[in-house]
Amino acid sequence: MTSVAILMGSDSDMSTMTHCVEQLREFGIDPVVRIISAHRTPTVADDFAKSAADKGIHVIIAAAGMAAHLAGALASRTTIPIIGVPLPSGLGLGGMDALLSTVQMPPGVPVATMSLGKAGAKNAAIFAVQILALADKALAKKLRLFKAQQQEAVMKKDASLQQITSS
Ligand code: RP5
Repeated sequence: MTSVAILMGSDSDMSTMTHCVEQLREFGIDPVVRIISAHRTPTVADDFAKSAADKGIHVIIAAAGMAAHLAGALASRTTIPIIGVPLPSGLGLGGMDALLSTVQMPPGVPVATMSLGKAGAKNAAIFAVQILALADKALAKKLRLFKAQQQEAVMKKDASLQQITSS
């Protein structure tokens, strides 16, 4: 299934966005993954956004660092939901630059902005699945299982902690 696209501004973003790819694959979704930059390859970004719907893409995850305009630029050219992942960059301001660039969209052009970095990469995948699951019962079932397993894992850790602290 290639209904999700992950775009990132640079190959230097891949080590973080791998977590997004892996999380999507755990749900059985094999995403399109591209390096496309709002600043360095603006015409490619433009073409991708305009043609994505015709290619069967239902959700686009856009990750970038520094002055992160990729998600917003895509959102301005398509009605497909755009999930933005701000990335901290060694060259930037610790991620605050990318966070504000991604989240502060003007009214009329929304970007669903995730947490910074790895947490945002994973959450972007889960959020994309939540969107797709609205029209896909099998995916919705996988999401329920995911949440239940997550809860079970934390409860197990809590039980171990209780054993240690009560002895
Ligand atoms: C952004 O600038 C990219 O998304 C990356 O996070 C950052 C630095 O890019 P490189 O100089 O590592 O290619 O456009």
